[in-house]
Amino acid sequence: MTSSLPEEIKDHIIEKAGEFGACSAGIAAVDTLKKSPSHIVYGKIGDYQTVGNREGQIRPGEVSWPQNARSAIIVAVAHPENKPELDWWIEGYNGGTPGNRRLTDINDKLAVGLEEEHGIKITKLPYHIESGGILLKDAAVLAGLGCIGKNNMLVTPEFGPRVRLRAMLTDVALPGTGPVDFDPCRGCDMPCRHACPRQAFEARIYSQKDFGIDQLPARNGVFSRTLCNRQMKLDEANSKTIKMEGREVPRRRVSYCRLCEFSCPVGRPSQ
Ligand code: B12
Ligand code: SF4
Ligand code: SF4
Repeated sequence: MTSSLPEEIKDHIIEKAGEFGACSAGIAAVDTLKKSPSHIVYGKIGDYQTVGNREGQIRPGEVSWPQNARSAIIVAVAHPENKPELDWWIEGYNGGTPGNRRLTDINDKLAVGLEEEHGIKITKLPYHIESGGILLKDAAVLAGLGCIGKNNMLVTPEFGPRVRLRAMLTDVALPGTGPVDFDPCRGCDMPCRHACPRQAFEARIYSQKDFGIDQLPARNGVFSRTLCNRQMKLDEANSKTIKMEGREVPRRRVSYCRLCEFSCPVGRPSQ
């Protein structure tokens, strides 16, 4: 499908996403995404594994784009500190985490409406890049949901970094919703970086010379994927087995580190 849709479609999508439980949503052009910093650098960072990596159909370092993809719809769900269970990875739980299940439910409902009422063909994307997903933080920035903070996460005006993301692609070009002029990190004394138990922000990892771009992880090339991943491994080793409502057999539950997220003052509810 190639026809262009009226501007109002974007308000409709954002409104519907909100009705279905998203805290925000936006739209970015696929051509712009392909040129975004993470998508450029992804093939150059080396084939090392991090927790949760899957054996996928997509080769390491590659991002798969269906040929007909024109726009990406990005949906965010708030993960406040007082609802830690949204972020628990539960073994055998359909959807990975309860928060991720909310995201997939929102996308399912949005997709039905867009396909049936507007004739737009939707490709719902998986979470993992190696299974066909895209790099969600850049997509969210380009869709106007917020900016990349000095903690290397998407920071939104409303909830700070305490959001999780999911995306789907459309076969028709939709009007874009971003990026936005928002930068809470300017002048901030970076509690996010000081909070890290692994000192993952201590040293410069990439430089413009090596990667050809200056928009690097955590904005100045200091985020170490390896050190952060070490903490994730420890969190897995410290997982607990919990009894879940309606389930006979207790399940393993992993609660991953979120200190660079919780220490950010942006979007934190006032005490
Ligand atoms: C692999 C992965 C990991 C790995 C490696 C992380 C990494 N950054 O490489 C590990 C296991 C270590 C990890 C850790 C965490 N992760 Co993780 N992870 C992912 C995953 C699956 C892919 C990320 C990836 O490979 N990025 C590629 C690399 C190249 O990008 P990058 O290093 O982040 O750096 C880029 C950006 O900073 C960007 N950038 C910089 N400046 C600018 C400016 C502009 C304008 C733009 C557009 C972009 C941009 O360019 C950089 C490249 O140069 C995504 C899900 C997805 N499908 O996207 C979730 C995801 C990024 N993780 C998420 C979370 C929450 C976490 C953790 C808090 C752990 C937890 N409790 O869940 C930590 C946070 C670590 C941190 N401070 O960044 C969330 C982030 C939500 C948010 N608000 O940002 C995501 C989106 C998943 C989700 N459920 O929504 N993660
Ligand atoms: S704590 Fe400050 S520097 Fe870190 S992400 Fe939040 S606003 Fe940016
Ligand atoms: S998730 Fe934890 S270990 Fe990883 S960068 Fe943030 S604070 Fe450091």
